[in-house]
Amino acid sequence: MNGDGRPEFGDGIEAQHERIDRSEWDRVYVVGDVHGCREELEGLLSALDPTPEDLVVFVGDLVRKGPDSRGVVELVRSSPNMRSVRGNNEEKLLRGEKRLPGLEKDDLDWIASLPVAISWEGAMVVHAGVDPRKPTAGHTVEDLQNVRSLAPEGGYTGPYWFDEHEGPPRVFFGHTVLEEPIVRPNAAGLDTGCVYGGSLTAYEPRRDETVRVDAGRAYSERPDEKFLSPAPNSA
Ligand SMILES: [Mn+2]
Repeated sequence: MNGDGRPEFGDGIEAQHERIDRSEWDRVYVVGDVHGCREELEGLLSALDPTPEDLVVFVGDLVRKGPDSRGVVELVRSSPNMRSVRGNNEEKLLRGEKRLPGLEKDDLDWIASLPVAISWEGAMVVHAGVDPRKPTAGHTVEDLQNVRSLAPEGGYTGPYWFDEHEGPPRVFFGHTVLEEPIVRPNAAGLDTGCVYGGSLTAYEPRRDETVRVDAGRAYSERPDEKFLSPAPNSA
């Protein structure tokens, strides 16, 4: 950790850590997993109505499972005031484990160029979270994209990393599908399962403002036990 409440990762990740100067932006919204839900994203952006001085940061998983991954990639990619980290579903495309026929090579090159962490003073956006059992410099890309439960059996059983991470930084994350956003001093979870028929959530930390747009329908199935309804917002 350095003086402004941001982590210093090891070499491999620090090269993929984008640092933002918060003072250069007016509002900074963080948006949960979009998963190809372009219509819902457009609805959310209409509600936020960002100016060129407002920044929109995505927690990753822009793609897969939903109806229009390419449309989401093109929208974010072409917007100078939007940024995203790389989620585990982007990683699956890059590793060739999954394919999305609509994506062109230049889309994949853009996805490959995305950072795995975006930070500003006291805050950090990653796809899944941080592992409080590890030193910051010991984290891997895999950790930041996949951490969830700290229990030996993993999955959707507590305790979760965000129950143990104290911060700073306050970590903004997706990946774990939530019935309601988690908004705590140490962490904010924003994947409200849009592609599963939930909602798409944006959060502006300085204003403590949450904006949600309901999904038009469920585009993908998910068992109920993989929706987490935590004791909300108790640390
Ligand atoms: Mn996801």
